[in-house]
This record gives sequence, C-alpha cells and structure tokens, in this order.
Amino acid sequence: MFPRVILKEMMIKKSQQKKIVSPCNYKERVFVLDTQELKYSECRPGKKPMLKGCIPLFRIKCVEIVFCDVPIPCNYKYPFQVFHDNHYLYIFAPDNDCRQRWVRALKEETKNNNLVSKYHPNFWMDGKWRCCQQADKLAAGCHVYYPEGEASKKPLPKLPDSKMELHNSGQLTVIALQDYAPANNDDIPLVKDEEYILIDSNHADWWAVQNGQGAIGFVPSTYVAEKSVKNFERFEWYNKNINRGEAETLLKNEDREGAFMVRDSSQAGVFTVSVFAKALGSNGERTPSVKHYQIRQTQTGKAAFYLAENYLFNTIPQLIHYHQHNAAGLITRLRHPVSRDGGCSQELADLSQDQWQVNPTELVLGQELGTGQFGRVLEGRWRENKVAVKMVIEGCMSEEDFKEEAKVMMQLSHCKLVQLYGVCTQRSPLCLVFEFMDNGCLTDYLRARKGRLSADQLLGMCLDVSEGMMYLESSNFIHRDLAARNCLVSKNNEVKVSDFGMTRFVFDDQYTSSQCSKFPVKWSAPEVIRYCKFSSKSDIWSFGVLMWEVFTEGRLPYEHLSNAEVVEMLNKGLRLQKPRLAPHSVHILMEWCWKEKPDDRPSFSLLLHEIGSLGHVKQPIC
Ligand code: 4IP
Ligand code: ZN
Repeated sequence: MFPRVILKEMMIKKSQQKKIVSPCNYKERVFVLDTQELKYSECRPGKKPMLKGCIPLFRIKCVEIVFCDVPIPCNYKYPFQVFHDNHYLYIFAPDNDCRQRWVRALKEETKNNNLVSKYHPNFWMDGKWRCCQQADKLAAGCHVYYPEGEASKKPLPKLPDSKMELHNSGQLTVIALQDYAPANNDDIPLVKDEEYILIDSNHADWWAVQNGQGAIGFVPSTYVAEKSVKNFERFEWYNKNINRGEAETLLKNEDREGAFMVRDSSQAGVFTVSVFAKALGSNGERTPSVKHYQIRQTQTGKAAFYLAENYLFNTIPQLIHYHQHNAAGLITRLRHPVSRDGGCSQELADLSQDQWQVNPTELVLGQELGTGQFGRVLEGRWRENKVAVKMVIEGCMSEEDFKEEAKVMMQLSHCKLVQLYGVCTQRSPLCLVFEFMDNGCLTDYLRARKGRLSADQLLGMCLDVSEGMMYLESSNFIHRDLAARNCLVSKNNEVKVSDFGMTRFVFDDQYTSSQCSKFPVKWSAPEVIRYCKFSSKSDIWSFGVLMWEVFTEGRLPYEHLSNAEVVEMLNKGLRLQKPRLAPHSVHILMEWCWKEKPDDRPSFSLLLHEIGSLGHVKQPIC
C-alpha cells in the first residue's frame, strides 16, 4: 500500500553523533511522517528538498518529549526524542502544540513496536544522561515509558444548540490531536492528524469545523489545535495603524498598571509594544507614564524576536505571551491588552464563555469538605463528575490576576497533578473547580495511618509527588508552596500535587511576606526566605521537607521551633534530622535537596530517578 503522509513540518534537529568524531550541530529540516517512515530533508530555495535521513517506523523504540533543565541552544525550544536502532534523534519543535502533535502521532504509529519499558526523560549531554548521570549512552532508561500519549482529562459538556448561528472565524486550519467518535447528531468525527477548517470557535468547548468532504459539525475544542499562527492580527493586543500619540492616549485613558498594546512602529515592518505603568518616582509618588519598546530581531538568527536581550522567541505572539507572565526587563508585566475598539479586550473576553469558564448551571454544590486558604471547599458535581469546589472569599485573592493565570494552569495536565477544570466567575463568590480527591490531604492521610504504612509505600508517595513536580519543572512552572498539606490522595491512594502557583494570588500579607507568621518558612529554601527568589530549585528544597513529612508520618517539621529559630538554625547550616523510618539512602536525598546553593540541589528528573532506583517497584497507574 502507498504510504499516507501524516505530518509535515519544519523543525530543528540535533546531529545524532553516530560516530565519536561526529560534530554537534543543529539544522533546520523538513520532517515528514508517513505511515512507514520518518524522513527529514534539507530545504534548498528553488530546488528540490534533499533527503538527509530516513528512519523506518518499525525501528523506533521510544518517542517522548524531553524534560530539560538547561538552556536550549537553538531557536526552537520544545524538544522531543526519537530513540531508534542505537541512536537518539533530538528534534526541536517551534511550540508546544507542534511538539505534542508529533509526539502523539509518532507514539500512535509505533505503539505496537518492540518498545523500551523505560526511557531517559532528559538529554544525553557531555558524556552522561542528565536525568540519571549514567555515563553509557545505551544504558537502560530511568523512567517508565508510557506508549500512549496523555489525553485531555477534562470532561465534555453538552453539545451547543445546533440552531445556534455560526460565526465564521476566517480561514483558520486546525489539526486533530486525537480521534473523536461523535455521540450525537450535531458532532462529526475527527481523525487524528487530519486538517479541518475552523468555522466557529465562539463556544468554549465545542468548535464547529468543516472536514475534507465538506461536512460541518461540532468537535471538542481540546481535541484540535490551530495549525500555525502566521499572523497576529486576530490577537486582542494588536492594533494596526495606531501611532505613538494615539497609543499613549488610549493607554492613559485605561489607567491600569500593565495596560499594553502592540502597534506598528513608524519604521515599516517593525512593531512596538506600548505599556502603561505608574512608576515610583524619587519623591515616593507614582507617576503614570507610557513606555514604548521596539520588538527587535536578531541579526544572525532567522526569526528571533526580543524585547529584552536575554529572552528570544520565534514568534511575536510567543514573545508577548512570555512577557504577559514575566516583566523580565520591562517596566511592568504586560497585564491588560488594550484595543482601539474595545478598551480592555481582556474584560470583554472575560464576559464571554471562555475555555476556562465553568457554567454555573452545570455546577451542583454539595456538602462542605473543609476550609482552605481562600475559603470553604465544597464537594460538587460538574458534567457527571465529582469535583472539589473552592469558594473564594471576596478580598482574599487577587481575582483578576488569577483569572488570567487560570488559563495557563488549565493547560497543565498530568496524572500526578490535581487538575483544575475551570473557574466559575459568573456568580459570587468566585469558584475554582478541581478534580475530586477521595482521600483528602496528604498530611491527614499520613497521620490517620500512622504505624500502618510500609517504607515502600512511603517512598511510593514521594515518587508520585516527584513525577508531578518533574512535569511542572519541565513546563517552567514553579509551585512556590510545596508541602504535604498541599498534596491530595486519590481513591487509588495515588498522591497528587495541588495548589501549584496559587500563593501568587493570596492577598494576605501575613502569608506572602517571609517576615510574617503565616509564611511557610519551614518549607522554604534560604534564598526564598532571604530574597523571595523562587525557582524549581526552591521547590526542590520544599520537596525535601515533604519527604521528611512523609517519613515521619505527618509530623510538623521543626516542631518546637519558631520561624525565627528555624531561620537561625538554617543559617548555622543545621538541617532537619533523619526520620526514624527513613532509610539512610532516603535521608541522603533529603540532604541533597537542602544544599545551601540552589545549583547544588538536584533537578526533579534526577531526583525521580534516584527515588525510583531505591528498590521500590511500582506499576504505572495512568
Ligand atoms: C552532519 O554534520 C549533519 O549534522 C548530519 O545531519 C548528521 O547526520 C551527521 O551526524 C553530522 O555529521 P555536518 O553537516 O557538519 O557534516 P543532516 O543529515 O540532517 O545534515 P544525522 O545522522 O544526525 O542525520 P553523523 O553522526 O551521522 O555523522
Ligand atoms: Zn536517565
């Protein structure tokens, strides 16, 4: 049978260095995946592409994303690996959607091969595996390989009304990330990796698309991804034909810290970011001002955009997205997109049914489960699922910032993370809807089972948490408050990480300032206590304390010391003592997490390997 092309895309590959003398280089190649082979070719302007390499699919033993904790030396920042024969092919995709598409498609095509049972999540670099430090390139992997990709965990709502008027979004193409079998009359099937024309994306969960045969119907929006973003005129932050003066007026009228827009610069083909901020003057007063930053392009690289020199991006939307979450050299983070015809378009978006919105009519509230940092937590039902609903007391959370970030947090999906399903903003109080965890918080779980848990079970809990944390680390997401109280236990006794990143939205000074009583000093790394410097390495410190909590069956760390006494003790280089139940090897790992210098601490991928190799064999659950 003739091979059918599944995917075709320009990506960057690292040379496979098949020989000791092979150079280490990164080259742009057009990759083609068909039903028989993975091929890559060099693109030559005006000539036929030259085939450079071809891997028959049956030779592939593992395909997975690469969890990476070092800067990536090429312009495409989303690596994945194809292990075939005795070689590792590292491919770098331009964005996460693209990487996900390729990994899913490749996993699907190779799932019946003779696959590895374990793989290496990190890179082979400088003569060793960064994940497990083994110095043999062909050494067995250090982490369980799942041949199936992770599908979205979010349950689907009812189909929208078929008589609803469809608003054509223009000629956008989407690609199916997974198959979908229709369950009703108004939805149509999706075939993984096939392209569809997007007809209407106004409904949060169901998009109307047209297939190759011309049929139009709804499909779940999380099952498709936009093929590529070639222009950014449709972004809410872009204003065509606005000059500096008009931009200043619009932003000043808005009068909100971080109000921003992207506009055409007076120089043709160049774009400018204009941001409003209230800068603190020497007299201690805040004066409103608008700053303009030109989006620059590197001379050498083909497409590398930047505002601040250390942060390069392949596309302008990626650059904006990054600075929406990090000031990184700008006067303020880009908070509220402003457009000429809509004021703060963010607010308009908030009113519409968005991906992360939970419709209050679909949410049924039940009995109270307890009280959390933001208020009461109730049991509930949403789309046939049991859920936990956090009711946010007014004034104790920075709601606007949270709503923005909720979109990012919902993208984080892993079997060892408590899934955020969505946010219900249409009624007061604001409700956050999470995956339900039958066995409650890890601290209580440990205390209730005191004396009944084996060392292997305790280690298994640490392994679960480190898996979830490795995923957060690879997503460049910092937890900031990792502790046993912020982990939950499922019906199957798996431990999952919860409340990641949430402390950023707490309004209570007592909790957020390291000088105050509620600050989790006992879980915080020295650099966090001293200068609030959070990183994945400060999460590692907290993870060490969490291991200590697990092996003491839920005791409070530094039980008899005040926060000030803990700080003093840490300054003297003293640490928590070895729990009686912890084997020596586990205590060594805790101490590794508590190294004074962040760089001396392990990454989560390395730690996961170490915990996994302590003789604890666990079957993958998901
Ligand atoms: C080549 O370097 C290219 O990177 C090759 O990639 C690569 O082959 C070679 O690795 C490497 O030596 P030069 O261009 O400097 O000669 P491509 O074929 O895409 O150009 P792989 O096998 O990675 O495709 P070795 O190890 O095969 O020599
Ligand atoms: Zn490894």
